[in-house]
Amino acid sequence: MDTTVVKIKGMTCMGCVSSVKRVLTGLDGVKAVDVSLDKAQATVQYDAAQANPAQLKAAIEDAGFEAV
Ligand SMILES: [Cu+2]
Repeated sequence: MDTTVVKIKGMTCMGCVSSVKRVLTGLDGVKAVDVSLDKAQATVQYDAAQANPAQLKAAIEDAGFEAV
């Protein structure tokens, strides 16, 4: 299992946090997601055979946020 931290711009409230968490959790291979509004980041545990950081970032961008 791999863990990556993705910095996210554009989250302003807990609703944004929930949205990010939902899209990441919905991806194949993602096992655990922790999203912090304070730190503006998502910590994601994923199976490297099924997911990669580029996919995680793409899903965040699709949800309307900026992954940096
Ligand atoms: Cu919000």
